[in-house]
Amino acid sequence: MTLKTPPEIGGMGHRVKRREDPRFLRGQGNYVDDVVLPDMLYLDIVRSPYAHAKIANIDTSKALAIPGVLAVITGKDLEKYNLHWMPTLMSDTQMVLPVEKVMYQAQEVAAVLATDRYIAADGVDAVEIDYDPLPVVVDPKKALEPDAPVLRTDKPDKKDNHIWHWEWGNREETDKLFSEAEVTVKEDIYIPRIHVSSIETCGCVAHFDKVRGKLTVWMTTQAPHAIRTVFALVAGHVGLSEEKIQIISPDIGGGFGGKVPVYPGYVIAVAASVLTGKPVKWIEDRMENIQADSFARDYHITAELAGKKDGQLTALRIKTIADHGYTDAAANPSKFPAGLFHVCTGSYDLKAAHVEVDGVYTNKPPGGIAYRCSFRVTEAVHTIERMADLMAHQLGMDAAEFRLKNFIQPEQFPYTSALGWEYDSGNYAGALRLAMEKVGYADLRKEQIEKRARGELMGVGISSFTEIVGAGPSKHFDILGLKMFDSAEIRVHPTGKVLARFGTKSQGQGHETTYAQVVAEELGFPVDSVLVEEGDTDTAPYGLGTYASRSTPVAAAACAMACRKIKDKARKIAAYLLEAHEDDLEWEPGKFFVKGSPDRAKTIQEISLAAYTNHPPGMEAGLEAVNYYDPPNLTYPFGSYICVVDIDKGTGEVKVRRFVAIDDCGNIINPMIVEGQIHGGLTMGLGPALFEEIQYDESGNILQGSFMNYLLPTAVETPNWEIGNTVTPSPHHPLGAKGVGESATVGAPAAIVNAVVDALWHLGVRHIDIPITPAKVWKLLRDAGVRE
Ligand code: MCN
Ligand code: CUM
Repeated sequence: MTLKTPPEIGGMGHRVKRREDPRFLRGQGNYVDDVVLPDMLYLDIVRSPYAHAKIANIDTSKALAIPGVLAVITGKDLEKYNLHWMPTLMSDTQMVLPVEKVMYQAQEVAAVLATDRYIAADGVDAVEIDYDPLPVVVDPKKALEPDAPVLRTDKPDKKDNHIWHWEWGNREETDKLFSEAEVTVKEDIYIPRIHVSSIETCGCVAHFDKVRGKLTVWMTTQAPHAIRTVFALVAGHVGLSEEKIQIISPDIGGGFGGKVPVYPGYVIAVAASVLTGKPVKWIEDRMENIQADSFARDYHITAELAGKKDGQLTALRIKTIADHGYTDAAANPSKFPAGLFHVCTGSYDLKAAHVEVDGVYTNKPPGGIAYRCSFRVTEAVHTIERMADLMAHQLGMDAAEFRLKNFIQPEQFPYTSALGWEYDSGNYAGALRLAMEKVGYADLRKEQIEKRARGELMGVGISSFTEIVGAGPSKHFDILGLKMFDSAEIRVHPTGKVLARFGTKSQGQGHETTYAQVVAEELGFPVDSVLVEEGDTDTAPYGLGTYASRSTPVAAAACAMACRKIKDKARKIAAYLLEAHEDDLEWEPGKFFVKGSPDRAKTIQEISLAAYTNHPPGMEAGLEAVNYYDPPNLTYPFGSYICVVDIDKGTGEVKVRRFVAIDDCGNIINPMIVEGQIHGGLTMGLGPALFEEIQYDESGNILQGSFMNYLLPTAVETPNWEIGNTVTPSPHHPLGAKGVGESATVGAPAAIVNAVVDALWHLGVRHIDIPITPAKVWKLLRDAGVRE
């Protein structure tokens, strides 16, 4: 991309250092737990040891006897205000605190309010609860059997554990193509339950000011405005009205989707503050975070791919059972119960496809999206990239050659996929060819043949993914009815400095830098003179928040559009000041000048001052603009990743020797930030591929409830990421940019699995579910008769 602005201005394409980092690096960030208010009380939560049990009795007397414990709040207390249940983002219902029974291990059962955090914790230990255990359902397939205990007994009409059935695509045409197919492959793929592990856990400080009737909540949320509206809708009947609710999302220590849902702790803290009139702080500890907060994935997929002997793909058919835990609390757009799973035809030009998903209740924590993936796209990408590889291997074709044969071609864009998405732009072969060149693909294949002859295990795996981000166009995308636009409000001060506010909320993505770069690009103000603010609902314009890599596709677009309104007005002011006709003015970053006489110019700073001191008669004073941007389409970033693995025959350990990642997110605002996003994203793809999984035993006990056994990749396990990019601008985005925040996490796991299966294919291995642990590989090797 050619740069339009000089480094002193620092518009798009400049590697501007992150302006937020000095405060983070010096420990001067302002996170929720840094908020300390006078007379603040602390809340801690009593959690269930059982996965399914009736609550026979709650004895709070010993807890209340502890000096400093002020109250123990139970479901019965909330029931009086009809606040014991709340709606989920998918219009299901979720307990705030249970009245009758608990539905998963670590569920909130009661809350202790105390003068000190440690006293609150002592109070938690002293609450005595009698439970009558009930039969537990952990396996979603068993949950669907006719004799399975019905879990949601709170729903009088519910006679089973089936939540919804959703299907998409052309079933008849797909079945027909399958019956005519020369080759088909079929595989069961389980994508296990995993959990985001942001450095900061969830929490809030709720402060209800009884005199002003105003509720202020500092909260770890990715979507402050939506939360404000939800609070007003849920608690309007107890007097919380939206203009008197202020949600402040201060610095956030990582979101990754886990800070989209409303957790009971927030609601209980708010209730406790409303009842006492004092500020109440609730901060989860690490184990509560991993055991009770929203999970990701947990998709049991059966996929089939059909094609011809020459390798031409024709159709895809998928059936999935989605384990949602005890309530469907996924944060999907309302119309899409399985998120954007139907982007599962990926980068390939298929004739038809059909996908079915059934949502199921089990005795596990609720959720259904969080972990750096816009609404089930990781599941979709993993499935199609595994299946494509399977088909290539089955046909004895090279996996790269096979992909190149089936890719949607550049001239086919805008391309309508077999499942109805309109891909905006792409050059899939370009990205794959670059990755192949960078990794030295042909040489690796030769090396593999030699090594195999010597009995060594080496594999090369490709993932050529298509992402779908930037929800979304209002005709299809809403959350609880709220259309998924986003916003920018830009004010230029008389001295030529800028305040820019957004409806999104950075959790580490660097918005304070990149949005300022967009303003610099559009208006020529130096990045340093632009202050970016987000996250305070009293000041920021209404927006749907940051997740699904939507900030660049939606809010950065809003920023550009608002800047263009300002520029139109600035041009009029400049024409007035220069006594020239508007049409005779030309723009170069930072100033308007009269065509042909470059020294007759007015800088954007001079124009800013004039907007308040010497503006044209009849024109409104001031220089500001707001834009609510409804994107015409989503953006479809893509990439090709190639992973090289070596497998230790003795231990079954998989070593990622090389990992080349070529990404394309259209025009780039800040290459350094994008590289950081990809490095982090790749590491969050490596984790689920090799280490991370949350499992439950038959009684519903969580088996990976702490970092002792939930493995995260550290620097030791993380390979050197070799990254690069191509640029295929989005034709509909005002800056030509696409989102990038999740691409690497979405695309990486399939490349790793494909590499491992490639290394073991000659031993009869066809598929391995993630995480690919040494134990799984060791067993496959021993079953295949491989000796150390
Ligand atoms: N960017 C850019 N040029 C582009 C695209 C993006 O310079 N063409 C920049 C953006 O301006 C922004 C960053 O890259 O500073 C990410 O932009 P985008 O892809 O629009 O994603 P969001 O800002 O909406 O961030 C959300 C995304 C998601 S959904 C998860 S999950 C995730 C991710 O970001 N969570 C993160 N990356 C994270 N990074 C950190 N540090 N912390 C998290 O919680
Ligand atoms: Cu679903 S992880 Mo991100 O969309 O916040």
